[in-house]
Amino acid sequence: MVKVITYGTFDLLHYGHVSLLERAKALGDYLVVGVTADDFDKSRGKINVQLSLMERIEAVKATGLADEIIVEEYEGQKIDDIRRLGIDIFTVGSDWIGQFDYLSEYCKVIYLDRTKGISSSNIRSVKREIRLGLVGESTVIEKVAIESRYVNGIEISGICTYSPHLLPQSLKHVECITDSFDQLLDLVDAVYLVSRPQDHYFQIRKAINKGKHILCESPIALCKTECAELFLEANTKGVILAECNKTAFSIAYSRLVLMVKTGKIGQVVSVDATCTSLSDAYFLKDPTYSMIWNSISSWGSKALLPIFQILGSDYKSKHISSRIIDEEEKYDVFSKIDFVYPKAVASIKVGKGVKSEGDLIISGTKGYIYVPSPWWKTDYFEIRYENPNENKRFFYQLEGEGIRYALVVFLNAIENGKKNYNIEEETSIAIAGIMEDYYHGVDLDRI
Ligand code: C2G
Repeated sequence: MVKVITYGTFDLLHYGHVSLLERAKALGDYLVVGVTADDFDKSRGKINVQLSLMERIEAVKATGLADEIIVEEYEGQKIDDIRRLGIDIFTVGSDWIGQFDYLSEYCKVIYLDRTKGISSSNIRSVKREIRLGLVGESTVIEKVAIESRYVNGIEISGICTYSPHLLPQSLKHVECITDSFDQLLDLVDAVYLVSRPQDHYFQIRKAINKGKHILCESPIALCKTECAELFLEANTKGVILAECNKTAFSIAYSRLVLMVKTGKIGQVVSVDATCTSLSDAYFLKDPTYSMIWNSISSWGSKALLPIFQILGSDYKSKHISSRIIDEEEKYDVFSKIDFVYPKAVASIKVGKGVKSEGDLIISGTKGYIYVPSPWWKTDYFEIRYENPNENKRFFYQLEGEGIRYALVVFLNAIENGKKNYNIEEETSIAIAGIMEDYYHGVDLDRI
């Protein structure tokens, strides 16, 4: 009996896949199909898979072509499978030609012609090409443009900025570069806002009124009621309004939050997050930058995420200590916020003019989670116990700081009309509330 094996994601199964499976089957008597696990796809950079592993397995099973179906979960598994299953032939489409020659040490390797003219990505891009407009003055604009290339179905259709002269060369080709937000809105289906926090509220209101979806860099608004109002309006109009805090989209961060919630470290007693970067944005003050991102808005909204997602937003009290160096701009070079909850405490230290250890420590009654600096680009964390032998380490590849994952979730939310989003509305509203208190000097001491 000649045993054949092939592997694939088989997302949105189409005749290109089926043709491959048919020809693979014809190479021998028994066909094993390896379907890629979600995490494996993510680790190899294939992130905008639409269907779950089970749905993809069911689709392959329904073809009746596979004698056996296995799950591909890790790099190098092909060698294990070929040896374990006694495979005679490995085959895959010709788009992979040369990539699997190393397997000829274990079995025959055959590349079958890829069926032209269709692919899962074509289905996605035809079905859901989203014209995205980028808004703001920040290096994040270029990062988002680069990351959008990894996500099928997104086209950067325009940029709204007060500083076109600061745009990198890689963005000069974008069809519409304007300082008019209204002009941009007429060109796009959705906007990514990394504009001044002070502009978010009015820009989001305008976008909602025009039926445009919004992915907004944290904080969504600088006032709690305004933030709640924007969500209400967006939900009423069927428009997606979502906060983009890249950390929330890293697999490692979402896994550590889940582990905390399952009680891995016992009851959480303290959450302490630090984010700092020596930034000269303030001192580069460009007349077009009438407002810049200060520490509390650029770092505070990130550092607050684990606190509100782990302890919630019903804290009993808080105290803000800030070193503010510009009254008009309310520019803080450093802020510390201490929270007291009914059964826990929390703190954040943030600064764009101060350096500190940028780690995240979640302390519990059984152990603690340690995320080393820069914790907000979470790809690694440890669970540490009294007995070091019980310590556990976790690593999850983070591609592009998490922006591409945020874009995929945003696209899916637009597609499905519902927000299975990584940041709850109440968290966004709580963050806006902290911003409001900072700017109004509530519970705030200057240092
Ligand atoms: N395929 C094809 N014609 C198409 C599209 C896909 O022949 N129009 C083939 C691919 O070459 C691959 C199989 O169908 O052999 C599954 O394709 P995908 O689901 O896109 O998965 P891919 O990531 O290409 O799988 O480790 C090997 C990879 O997992 C191959």
